Amino acid sequence: MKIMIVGAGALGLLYAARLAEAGEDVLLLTRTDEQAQTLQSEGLLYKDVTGIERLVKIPAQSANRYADCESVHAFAADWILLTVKQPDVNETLFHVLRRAAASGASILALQNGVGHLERLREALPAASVYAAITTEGALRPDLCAVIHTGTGLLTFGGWSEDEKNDAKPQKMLLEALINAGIQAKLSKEMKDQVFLKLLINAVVNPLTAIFQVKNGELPQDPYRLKIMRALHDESETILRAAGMASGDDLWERLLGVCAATAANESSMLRDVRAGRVTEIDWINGGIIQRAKRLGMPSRMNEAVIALVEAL
Ligand code: KPL
Repeated sequence: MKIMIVGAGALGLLYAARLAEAGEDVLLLTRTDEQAQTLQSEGLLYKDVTGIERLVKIPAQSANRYADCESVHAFAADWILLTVKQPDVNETLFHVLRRAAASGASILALQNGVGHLERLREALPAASVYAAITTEGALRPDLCAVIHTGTGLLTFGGWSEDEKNDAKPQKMLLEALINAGIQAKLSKEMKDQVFLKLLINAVVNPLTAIFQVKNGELPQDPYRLKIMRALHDESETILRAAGMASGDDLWERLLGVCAATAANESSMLRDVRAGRVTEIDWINGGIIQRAKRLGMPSRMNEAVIALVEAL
């Protein structure tokens, strides 16, 4: 299968390495020419979850170069895995995707938070866009190296029953992912899955960034725990009013994620430390938007946005 991966951060590199090793026809689109050229000439250093390192050859091109290239159908992708972060889901990306999806490719959107699916659908009305969430752990120590730090699960599917939701391409992708050793499953309840991940990210990400702690340290202090609980309860109430139908053990699940990813720095803490734009507007901002539509208060979410912005 022809799989284009747009975004060469930790997750994009991890999927590129696994799929290329499994013999899939992969093209990786990077942000810079420098990263694409180094990947092309030196390969990708991939350290798997057992600690074994190997060099993987990954065909790569910068997204800009790809978008400006005359031969639109040079790589007629069946699937596009979109692994860029929320701030990069913008007009520049849509320009790239209009070319990339011209062959009829389906798009798998792997962003944290909410809002991106609607924007992608609006910008690419002819394309099939699927929602995805992953619990995979990966780190990118430099532009051409990736470390798989924890095995996770990729869950994907259509956002709602009434949308264009073709089973065949989804099953083909699922097969390719599993064949590459990527744990994956299809879901008909993506809205619930996305809201559940949103709830976890809305609590863990801003609070680890504000308190500058690893995920496992967050609930260890009674004051932080109290703030976590208040932010969780407000977010859960809003998301339930917005249609989330998950079980009633969400607080326990949240604590479970902190325990399972105890040694990790959240993506928001890493973004803050590196001086990058965070995804907070699409995480807590997404919850505030829903609260506004429903006429509900969202003071805790507003407070963490202000604090993260102040950082
Ligand atoms: O998704 C995450 C993130 O950091 O963005 C969690 C689940 C909090 C793991 O670090």
